[in-house]
Amino acid sequence: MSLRKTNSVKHIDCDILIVGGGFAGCGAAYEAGYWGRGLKIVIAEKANIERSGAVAHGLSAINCYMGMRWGENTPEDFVRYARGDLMGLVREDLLFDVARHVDATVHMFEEWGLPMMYNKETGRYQREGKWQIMIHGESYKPIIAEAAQKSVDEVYNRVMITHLLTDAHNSRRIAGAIGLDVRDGTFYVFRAKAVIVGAAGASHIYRPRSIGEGAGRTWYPPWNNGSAYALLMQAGAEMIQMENRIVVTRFKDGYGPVGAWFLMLKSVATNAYGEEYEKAHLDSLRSYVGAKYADAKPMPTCLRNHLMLEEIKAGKGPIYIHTERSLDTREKEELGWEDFLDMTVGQAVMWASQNIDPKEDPSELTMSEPYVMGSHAVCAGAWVSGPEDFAPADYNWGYNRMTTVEGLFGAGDTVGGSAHKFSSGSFTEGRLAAKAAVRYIRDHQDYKPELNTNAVERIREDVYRPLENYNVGRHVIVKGSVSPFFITPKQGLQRLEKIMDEYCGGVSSYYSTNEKLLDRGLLLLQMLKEDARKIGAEDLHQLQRTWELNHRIWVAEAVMRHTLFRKETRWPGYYYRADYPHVDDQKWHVFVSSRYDPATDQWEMNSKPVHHIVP
Ligand code: SFD
Ligand code: AMP
Repeated sequence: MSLRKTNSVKHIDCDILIVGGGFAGCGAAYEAGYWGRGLKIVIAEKANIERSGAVAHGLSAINCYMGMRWGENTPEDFVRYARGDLMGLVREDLLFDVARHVDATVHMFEEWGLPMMYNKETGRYQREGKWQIMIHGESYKPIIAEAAQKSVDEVYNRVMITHLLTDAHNSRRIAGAIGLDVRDGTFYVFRAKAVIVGAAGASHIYRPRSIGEGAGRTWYPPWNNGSAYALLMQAGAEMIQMENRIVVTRFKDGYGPVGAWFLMLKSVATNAYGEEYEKAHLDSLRSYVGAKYADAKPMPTCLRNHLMLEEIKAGKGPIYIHTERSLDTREKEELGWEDFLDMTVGQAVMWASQNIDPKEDPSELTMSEPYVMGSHAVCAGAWVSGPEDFAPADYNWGYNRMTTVEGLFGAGDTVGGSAHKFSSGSFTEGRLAAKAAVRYIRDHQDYKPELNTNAVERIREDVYRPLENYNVGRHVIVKGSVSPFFITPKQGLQRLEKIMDEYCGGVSSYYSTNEKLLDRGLLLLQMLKEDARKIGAEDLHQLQRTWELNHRIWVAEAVMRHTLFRKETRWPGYYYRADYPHVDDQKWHVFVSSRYDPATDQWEMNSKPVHHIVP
């Protein structure tokens, strides 16, 4: 495909641009529509909003619900829970803010038609666990997307945002974004007074366990490529906790989630010899991380991983989850199947293909490759301003969820330090960001965003360069599809995954790394960055893959730099700094922060205080 065929340009002027129509984006759309009457609000979504993002295939639970109307939990309880799970390092102001609003969000979901599960005895939502409720959620995403679509002026489906644009006269203020229509190649130039990014965290930064015939199978979806972080970083936004990647315990090979099984169905996990290893290792865990963390209830997610890993390293695998001991009624059996059919159909297929009847046989558990995200039991992401009534002075600079770039807001995976939001909390955070963005626009009535036309032209050349690389290089194929002039996006991706896996604590090293490995990894990453300018894309699909890879490389670099900076092992079970194997609360009870400076092409690493607000 030649550049000539893809050079149609569309200019869109709006007040608020929402990047990504996932859970955070839909929440932002809904709330912006409510408060922003008279403002022009648009969404740019790289897939189709009806079935995009992490919830594309549906979910079987809403994992963040307080149940305040029934006196089940308070926002303060939630802060204590998430703080304990993240080994102390969270933004308590952001957590509290999500918690106090999230129930209202869930009630709206029910009004919009989401089928909830009710407990027949209590008349309340069916609890999966203390924070989680069960839903019949196969159509969760289309239901939420409908509300979002009705709230905004325009939705641009199949438009991937590749770059954010700052103002021509102020590089610290947002002014718009560049988008690529991945179906017809149109180049979009959005001009906006405020931008809200909800473009999700990332899988495929690390080499997945599923390679070869299972390539692409991951728990976090393969289409989530970390744009949430890459876009922000390139615009100069400050980030925190990028070293805080997550490893999830999952049903082996199908990546089926475990929450419903452990929490509601009360399944137990054992090693291959039938021993309940978690209990057996409590004493050694206490001496490793201290009683404060080892005895937290529930045990932090990373430490549960750690115990499983120890068992595997001791040669006592496979680890089994005993579904057969808990599916003792027809009702529970149905719940078990629905859990996967609503959320991870592949796991049900895996059972069928391996002749596993979950009411007769246990299933293997495994630990996934690491993912970079901000809404599960993990909180990588942007350093944002907190709610004005609750945030400490140094956590607040005017507008809730605004990043350190003026007018640029974030929600969901995008926001750092605010873990355990899941789907409902991400939507809620989108609402909070949008309300603040509307206020920001109203407070700055005179502002007219101005774009730097030279910069836009440079980006346009960059965006389509992979098509040109291919067009030139394809005439010099030396063998099969190998050209000395370009690499394919897939080759680039595999190289990135190998570097991260082997140098930055992936599965092949049991999640372990050290300073020497990280230094070497960063060097190899620089070489990959150079070669990434020579990627050849044979069509628009491969062009999209190229831009997804470019964003992934940015995320990987941030993860590496943060991992290098934090000289301790804060989250054993997520990753280990072998040269600093312990939690070090004296020196490292802080957030690691970074800022890439687009003007100098330099990274600045720093730390920020963690304030404990909730007793
Ligand atoms: O059990 C661009 N999640 C669960 N949440 C729950 O509440 N309950 C569960 O049961 C959950 N489980 C679960 C979950 C996820 C997955 C994959 C599985 C199981 C198998 C987590 C939530 O899904 C997650 O927390 C939220 O979805 C996060 O919201 P957000 O908005 O931060 O991300 P998104 O929904 O993926 O949306 C991102 C959107 O951006 C688009 N996009 N658009 C334009 N330009 C670009 N450059 C873009 N890059 C991305 C995407 O297409 C998408 O629409 S359980 O396992 O925990
Ligand atoms: P998962 O299915 O692993 O994504 O988890 C869904 C929810 O259940 C999340 O809120 C997890 O933190 C929680 N969870 C999963 N397993 C356990 C466990 N063994 N103990 C406590 N909470 C858990």
